[in-house]
Amino acid sequence: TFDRENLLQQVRAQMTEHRFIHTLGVASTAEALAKQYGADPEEADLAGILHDYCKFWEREKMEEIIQREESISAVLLLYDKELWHAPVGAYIVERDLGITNQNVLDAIRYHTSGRKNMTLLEKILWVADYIEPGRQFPGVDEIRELAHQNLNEALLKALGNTLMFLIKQKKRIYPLTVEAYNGMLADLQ
Ligand code: DGI
Ligand code: FE
Ligand code: FE
Ligand code: FE
Repeated sequence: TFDRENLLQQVRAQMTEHRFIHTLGVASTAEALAKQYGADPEEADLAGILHDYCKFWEREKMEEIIQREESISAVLLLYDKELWHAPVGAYIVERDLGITNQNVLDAIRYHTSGRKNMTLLEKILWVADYIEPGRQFPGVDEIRELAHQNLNEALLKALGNTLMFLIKQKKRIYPLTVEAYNGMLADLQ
């Protein structure tokens, strides 16, 4: 159990109002998906609240943490800084907010890239981040509908969309993002 209001205030202090509203949307969407698919709704809510904790941290600050912490892969530094706030966030909410639930920490750690063999909670947070009510981009409504029918199909499609988006933008693709996609194909066999 945790002091939700207190955590929300700490989260709010890290980000813009727009991003805080996104955070609340992810938390409630993740909680609802957890109830539907049999994950722990409290863990889903907590992961949603904390998932973007470091989204607006300065590049230098995140870079230093990635370099210093053995538990965070330095390979990340060769990829877009957009990927960094997820593993750095998992590390920081444990260190600074005292979050010890490993399911929650892993969901935060992999919420941007995904990974192969994702847990149910990781899948829920990834999809909730993609479909929360504030999100508006081409294809999101299709994923919203799919998410209520079949979580795995929704995640596969969303990961595929993300990969296509990255390719169109000529962005480097982080290996875990590819592994997440292949892992979902395996889960759907
Ligand atoms: O933090 P949010 O905006 O809520 O969402 P997010 O944590 O899923 O991060 C989104 C960004 O990360 C999005 O612009 C796509 C990008 N991203 C995800 N996988 C990869 C990636 N960027 C690169 N360059 N390579 C990836 O593999
Ligand atoms: Fe994020
Ligand atoms: Fe995401
Ligand atoms: Fe997010």
